[in-house]
Amino acid sequence: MLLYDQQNAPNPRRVRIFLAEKGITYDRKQLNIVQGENLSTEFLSINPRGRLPALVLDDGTVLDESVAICRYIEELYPDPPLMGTDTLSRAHIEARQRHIEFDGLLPASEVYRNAYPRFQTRGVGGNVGVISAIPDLVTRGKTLMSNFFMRLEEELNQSPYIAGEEFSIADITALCTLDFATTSARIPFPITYPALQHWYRTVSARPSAKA
Ligand SMILES: N[C@@H](CCC(=O)N[C@@H](CS)C(=O)NCC(=O)O)C(=O)O
Repeated sequence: MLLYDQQNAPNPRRVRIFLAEKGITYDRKQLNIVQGENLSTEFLSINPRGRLPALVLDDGTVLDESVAICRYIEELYPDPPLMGTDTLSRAHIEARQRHIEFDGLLPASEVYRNAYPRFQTRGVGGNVGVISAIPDLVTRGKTLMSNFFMRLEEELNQSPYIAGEEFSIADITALCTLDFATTSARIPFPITYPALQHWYRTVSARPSAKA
């Protein structure tokens, strides 16, 4: 398998961590999003949406969308389970995963895209043409992120992991969101939240976090 990747982008990292947790090896090709390598004719012939990650299977089939790729891997390699083990846990983990995407990853991406000068005419990612950045989305995104951190703290006071007692894909998405928010989007790390800090230290210490 070949993963089209960018080392510091959050969505490809989600897939790398997932694959590392499963112990799966694969080839990687790095594309530089800032320099627009994801919009080259060559890459658009692989993923017309111009987004990363994209996973090319050995028979040439291309899968995109991080969670779809993870679902494919989970079904082929169920151990260790990262997306639930029964009907209810699968539904719960999926809901938590969506909460993290919509309430955290999306606003963090809006802060990054709309503040970073190199994206002034690429306010929306992927193969969508020229779209201006909107500076107001930076302010809105920061407010949403502060709500997101506060809610995570409350939730992590109730359970050790994002979706309950076990590490899951929801933790992977949350870890990638937090690192992306605090490094690329330059949103300060929420140091006043002890449960969130404890969770962050625990999941960051997993070997997969370095993938
Ligand atoms: N929902 C998609 C999002 C993919 C996505 O937007 N990836 C970003 C990198 S994290 C990207 O490719 N951006 C391209 C760009 O900014 O032009 C997924 O989960 O795979």
